[in-house]
Amino acid sequence: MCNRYESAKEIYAKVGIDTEAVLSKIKNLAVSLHCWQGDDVQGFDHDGPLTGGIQTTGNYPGKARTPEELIADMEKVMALCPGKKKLNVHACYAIFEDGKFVDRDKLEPKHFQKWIDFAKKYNMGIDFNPTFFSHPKVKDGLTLSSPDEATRKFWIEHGKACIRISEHMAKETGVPCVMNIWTGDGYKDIPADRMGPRMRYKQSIEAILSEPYDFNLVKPCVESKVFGIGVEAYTVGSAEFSLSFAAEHKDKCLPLMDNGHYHPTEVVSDKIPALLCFFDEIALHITRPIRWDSDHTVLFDDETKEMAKEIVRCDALDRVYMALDYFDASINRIASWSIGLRSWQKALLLAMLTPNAELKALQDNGQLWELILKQEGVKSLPFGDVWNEYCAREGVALDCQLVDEIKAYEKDVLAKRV
Ligand code: RNT
Ligand code: ZN
Repeated sequence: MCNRYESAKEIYAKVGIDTEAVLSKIKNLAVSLHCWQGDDVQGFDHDGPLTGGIQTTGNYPGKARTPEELIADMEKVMALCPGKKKLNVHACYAIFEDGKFVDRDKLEPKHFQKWIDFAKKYNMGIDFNPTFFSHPKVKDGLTLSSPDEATRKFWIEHGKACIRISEHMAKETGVPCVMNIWTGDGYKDIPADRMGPRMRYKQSIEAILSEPYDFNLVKPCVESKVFGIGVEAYTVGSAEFSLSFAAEHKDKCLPLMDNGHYHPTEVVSDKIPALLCFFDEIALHITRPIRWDSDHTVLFDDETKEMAKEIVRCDALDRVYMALDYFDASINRIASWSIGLRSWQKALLLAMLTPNAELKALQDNGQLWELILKQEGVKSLPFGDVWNEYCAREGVALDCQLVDEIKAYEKDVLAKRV
């Protein structure tokens, strides 16, 4: 193992890459781990089904049923993956002590105390999300854009409560809290009015952002989407809407791109540098869409690599908030979680092990066939040896050890959840 790394280190040194510098940097880049992969986006504040244009498919046994189980599963995933983690929690994961339920417009920091304790135990920051779905007050598929004032009011109050909770989380952890606003608001069939809902959505988000907060601590985001299940014809928070909103409120919020939320031939890797020309900071949801926003387990595939490459090439590791967002209920959920996080870590590592300055110079000098040749050459550098070294130094399983680790957890823990 050591020998292989030592030789990889020499090979990379020859192309101008200092693997030691890369390894000491990558382990401190926080990647936000979404709690909702562990229980199929169910949460703890309701019994009803998942609604709002998103869907999990599959019924693999062993899903987390309680906060304790979900946290234990996340701990396992964290122990299986290298790198710094941040927690990503949805408002529907509120934990009500002694059954003291409050509705989403009345949520307070104390309902997330267990999550804060969990984060502090591992020295992690927390990202937070208001939950505008899976709730009886989603009226005719609409929340913040509803024509019904009482409905809008309820959801605005929810958003404001979440800003207060986010600020509390940031203060408690000492790490800024990215608070993402996503709604599934839209219509299944052709609307007669496309602008009205958007004007109401705009005003509602502005009302949420009127809640006082320190923009250094709370980073509200607006996430766009192209369509959702049951809302195929029209989405209120479309790409143009969300990006324009973020641009107009640059001092108060950021745009968030989810790479499952665009037409299938569009790529978020190309959008990252475009947005970085205009925004100081942006946020990402990293997923894997297959034909639609299917939220498959993230892999070490071409577009995942390309997205990480863009962040690194743009020298924007401190300007991009990286969060995983997918949910696969058809396979062992710990495996799905760990494969996804490890894949993003691999993509980051690969991007950092690429001689980007040299490649850029070839482009600028018009040496284009040499650029192709060098880019192709990068593909066969001994990346795997550096990845193994990273895992070993972080004390986590190598790829080849992962199966046994996950099988053992399945046998000892998940299989007992019946
Ligand atoms: C849905 C959005 C959204 C959700 C989470 C649970 O299409 O991607 O980000 O996945 O908020
Ligand atoms: Zn998302």
